[in-house]
Amino acid sequence: MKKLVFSGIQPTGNIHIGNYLGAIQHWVNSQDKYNNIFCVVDLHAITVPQDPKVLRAKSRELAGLLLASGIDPKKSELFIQSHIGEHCELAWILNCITPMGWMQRMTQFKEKSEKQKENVSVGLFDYPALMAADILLYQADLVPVGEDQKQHVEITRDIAQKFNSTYGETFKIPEPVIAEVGARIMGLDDPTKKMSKSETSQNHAVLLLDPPDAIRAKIMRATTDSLREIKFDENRPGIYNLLVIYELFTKKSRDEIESMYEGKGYADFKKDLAEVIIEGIRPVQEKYKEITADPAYIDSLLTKSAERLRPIAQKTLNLVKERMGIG
Ligand code: ATP
Ligand code: LTN
Repeated sequence: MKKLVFSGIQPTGNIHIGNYLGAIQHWVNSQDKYNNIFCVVDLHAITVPQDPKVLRAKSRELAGLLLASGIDPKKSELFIQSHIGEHCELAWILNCITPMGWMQRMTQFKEKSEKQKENVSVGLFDYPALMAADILLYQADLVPVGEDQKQHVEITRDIAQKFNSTYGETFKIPEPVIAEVGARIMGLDDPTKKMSKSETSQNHAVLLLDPPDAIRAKIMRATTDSLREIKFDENRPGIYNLLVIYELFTKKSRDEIESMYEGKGYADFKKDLAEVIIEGIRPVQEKYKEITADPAYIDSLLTKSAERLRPIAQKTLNLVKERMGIG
């Protein structure tokens, strides 16, 4: 029996190479090894304010980008979270067994609520309960995510364990899967912060749909340091981040990359890096154009996946309700 992978991505902002290298590429590469469910988490997106028209368009765009990146509908399910109401229902139930103190420790909430200040929703605080519901509804074994989501997978495990020990074995305990390299691509304008969709400054991230000239401009402007040597040194976060991006796109070894750029300057390296990224994402951009030429194709795929998944979600939810004496 193949293990089951579940992961999600928010239809907010624009997908960047951090999402691609830290998450999407791993999902694509392990499709044959596992059974897979990938989810466009629009209910997570609304934990912060969204424009309804933009949100609907972004959900479909994101599904298209995942397909263009290589998610194969023959090997993986791809659906929109709000199409399966059971996610909300299980999230409510999990809310009721999750101690406030566990949620209060979540660093993503602390960071995001600082940015939002006066307008922080209860939903933003409760975000991890919905994420736990996503994963536990399908009894997933593995959850491949970037480093920033590790804590949320850990709280999912704690919630599942608490449920199982209170009401009897019900949920499988999922494992986070985090890549050794690339699980935390940093912002180009500030390499001390993770590259993030919700960061809007112009030179922060290379977007998956950026045209070549925009990529060249962003990479040439990326923050580095005043040293000269091109070396993988984590104490020099700017150049280190760029080197990691180069490494992940070219699959060359660190030694090889360092020797290629011995005696060369940052500008030479950045020029090459821009071309490496452009070539790396070109196939995704081309496929995206093809796929989105027929929007009905994406919609029908999403609907069919939801139809196949709903009975699985219902089965888990029914068991949960029975165990709890409700429903
Ligand atoms: P936001 O900043 O709006 O929260 P995001 O850029 O973090 O958005 P998500 O939709 O939250 O994007 O994340 C999708 C996947 O991409 C997750 O698995 C997440 O861990 C991963 N990811 C996000 N940012 C990075 C990054 N900078 N480096 C590596 N992986 C990342
Ligand atoms: N919170 C995740 C997105 C997400 C997710 C999930 C990831 C929602 N539900 C379930 C893995 C499994 C994020 O990337 N921000």
